Amino acid sequence: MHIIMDFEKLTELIVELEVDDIADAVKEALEEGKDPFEILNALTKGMDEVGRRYEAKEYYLTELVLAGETMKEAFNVLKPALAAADKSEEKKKIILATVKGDNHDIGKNILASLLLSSGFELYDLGMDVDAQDIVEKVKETNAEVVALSSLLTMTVEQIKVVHEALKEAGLRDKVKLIVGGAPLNMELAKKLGADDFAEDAVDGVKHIKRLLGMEN
Ligand code: B12
Repeated sequence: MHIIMDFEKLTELIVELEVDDIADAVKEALEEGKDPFEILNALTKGMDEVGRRYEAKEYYLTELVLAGETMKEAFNVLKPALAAADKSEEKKKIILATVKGDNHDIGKNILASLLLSSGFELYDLGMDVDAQDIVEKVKETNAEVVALSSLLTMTVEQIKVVHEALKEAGLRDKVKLIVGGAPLNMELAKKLGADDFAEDAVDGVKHIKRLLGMEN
């Protein structure tokens, strides 16, 4: 029997972290002719609920990681449909990277999926990224935000290197620099030249929206 895929079901699949079922569910919804933006909306609602449960300590890091994976699966199917249907105003662009010398990307990837589901245009440069590559990407894309992840005490200084490289290129006033990762805090982030710091990915999205004047 063919089950009609409703939006609530999609939200539920995200909240219940159904990483193995979500891709088929999204595919089915698209085949039924559902608007990809409404599908995204339903998925984002699920991520919002995951974020709420995480903040309420009903969900922990494991669930957050799995939610990121689930969203990624959903997004892989949805992305082409979104690109084809996208008539909306230009999206805000964000460059995301783990700093040079650092090969941790799980937290960065969670932030990436949350940002994508919030409708940002994302340039994820990966891990171990050279400051100069970030500068070049800012030039190429005119991104408004650079978001950096650093998990190692040894590599947090790279934030300053990126800040200086952007300054050198005359771009520092054009972008907001936000950072995250366990060895950082707001005070250290500011000392290294960043504009902002967020404790986790859920908060990161809120901070980025605030930096862009999209939220109070
Ligand atoms: C998994 C892991 C690895 C994996 C990474 C796999 C991968 N693809 O990412 C591997 C095995 C490769 C690894 C290697 C190493 N690791 Co390691 N690793 C970890 C571990 C266990 C988990 C990190 C993680 O993914 N957490 C889960 C994610 C979801 O959390 P998160 O990254 O903190 O991200 C959240 C927030 O920080 C925030 N966030 C993160 N980035 C950003 C960015 C922005 C802009 C914003 C707003 C928010 C934000 O949002 C995220 C989600 O809410 C940690 C210990 C720990 N408990 O943190 C050690 C840890 C980070 N590793 C450590 C070390 C020492 C190493 C090695 C040097 C070990 C070695 N001797 O080889 C190497 C370094 C390799 C390198 N050059 O980077 C140390 C770092 C100590 C320090 N302060 O410097 C830690 C803390 C372990 C420890 N207690 O000693 N590691």
